[in-house]
Parts: sequence; C-alpha cells; structure tokens
Amino acid sequence: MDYEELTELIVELELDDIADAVREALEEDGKDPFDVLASLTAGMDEVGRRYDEEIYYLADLMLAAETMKVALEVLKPELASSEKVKEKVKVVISTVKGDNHDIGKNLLGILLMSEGFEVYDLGKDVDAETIVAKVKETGATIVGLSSLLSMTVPQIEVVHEALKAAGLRDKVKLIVGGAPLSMDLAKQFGADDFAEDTIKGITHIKNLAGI
Ligand code: B12
Repeated sequence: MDYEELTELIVELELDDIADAVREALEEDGKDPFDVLASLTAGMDEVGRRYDEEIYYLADLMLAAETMKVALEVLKPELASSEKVKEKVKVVISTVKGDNHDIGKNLLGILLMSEGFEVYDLGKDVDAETIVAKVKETGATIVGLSSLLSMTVPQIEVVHEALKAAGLRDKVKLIVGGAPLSMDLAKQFGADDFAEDTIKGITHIKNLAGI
C-alpha cells in the first residue's frame, strides 16, 4: 500500500476499503502515521478541486468526508500514542457557528491529545456563548477555532468579543485555522495566532502556552 494508493482511495470515495488500506499501510508496511495522514489530506484537497470544477457534487463531498473520518479513526491511536506535555494545558476547540466542517478540527484534537494537552472539543457549528462558558468552566488558556467557510470567518471576531465581554480575553490565547484564513485576516478578526495546518498549529499552540 503506497501513499499514492491511499490518496486515490480518498479521491475515489472508497469508503468500504479505506480502513483496511490504512491498517495495511501502518501494520504491514510500517508506514509513518503522519505521512499516511499527509497522503489522505492530499486526497481531500483533490476532492475539493473536483468539487470546484463541478466534477464532484455535494453528495461526493459527504462521502469523501465519511471516508476520511473512517481513515482517521484507524489512524488515531497511532497518532495519539504518547503523552508529552507534563503539566496539562487545557485547550477548547470547535468549528465556528454556521460551519459544519469538522475534519480539520478533529485532526487538531487528535494531535493535541497525542501531545498530552487536555482537550475540550465542543464540535461544529458552535456559538460564542458555548465557547465562553466552556472556557469559564475549565479554566482553559487556549481556544482553537476552525472556519472553512469564508462566510463564517467573521465568527472569530464574535468569539473574541464574547471572551472580552466575559473578562476572559486576556487569560486565553485564540488561535484559528482553515483554508480561507491567513495570519493577517486572523489578526484582523481579533485572534492571536493562525497556522495553515494542524501540525504547525501544534507548534504554535506550544509557543502560546509557553512550553
Ligand atoms: C469535506 C467537505 C465538506 C463536507 C464536510 C464534512 C465534515 N464533517 O467536515 C460537507 C459535505 C458537509 C461540506 C459542506 C459544505 N461545503 Co465543504 N468542503 C469539504 C472539502 C472537500 C474538504 C474539507 C476537509 O475536510 N479537508 C481536510 C481537512 C484535514 O482539512 P481542513 O479542514 O482544511 O483543515 C486543515 C487546515 O485548514 C488546518 N486547520 C483547520 N482548522 C484548524 C484550526 C486550527 C486552530 C489550526 C491551527 C489549523 C486548522 O489544518 C488542517 C490540516 O492539517 C473542502 C475543500 C477543501 N479542499 O478544503 C470543501 C469546502 C470547504 N466546502 C465548501 C462549501 C462551499 C461547502 C458548502 C457551503 C456547500 C453547499 N453548497 O452546501 C457546505 C457548507 C455546510 C456548512 N454549513 O458548513 C467550500 C468553501 C468555500 C469558502 N471559501 O467559503 C470548499 C473550500 C469547497 C470549494 N472549493 O468550494 N463540505
């Protein structure tokens, strides 16, 4: 099972075959789980291109997402095998209100847990009040938000303002990610930081947490 084949399975929406393929790549071929992840993500990018070009439709996107989720379930224990952060840093993560894309956010959660962070995943389409309440309840010092839709990017500012109104903004660092974002845009909407992918995101979050 080589990396191209894994990419192809995502692109071809092979829901029934993906779990065995990922297992084979990891167990029989001894492939690095992070490289497996990269090949799966490349598949999702191609699916996105096909959607742009109207070769694929919404039903295909949904099937691609389902296929990716199954693959991530197999991959998860491989990525989450170590506990590296000594003192538990608490991180609240979610996808912003109005946005139902959660694969990138789930990936961030898996990687954060694999690094030993204490993760509170609020899910997708989450409003600012719910995020603020969770920060209050847990004393989390990092909030990570995902926005995949241009339309929902302004929700970052809503969360920023809600944290401010609750007197929590100076106690938490806000990091955001998602394809329509950039560092400039992130800062414009009140975030402290941005990372273009979740692996870089982990490095940024460690910096924000001072570890
Ligand atoms: C799968 C998918 C769906 C699935 C989502 C299922 C799910 N459970 O997530 C479904 C079918 C539901 C869907 C629906 C829609 N989608 Co869609 N979708 C995609 C697709 C193909 C892949 C997204 C994905 O999961 N990628 C894989 C993951 C791993 O990547 P990622 O999420 O981008 O995350 C990476 C980085 O962004 C970053 N990251 C993400 N979050 C965070 C957070 C932090 C803190 C950090 C540090 C980093 C980080 O790290 C990750 C990599 O390591 C993209 C195209 C694309 N190539 O991105 C379109 C895309 C995002 N969708 C799009 C659209 C338009 C829609 C719909 C509006 C379609 C419609 N007409 O109804 C709806 C919106 C529904 C809603 N309200 O949310 C557009 C968005 C355009 C825009 N800029 O606004 C895209 C770009 C497709 C396109 N080219 O037009 N979609």
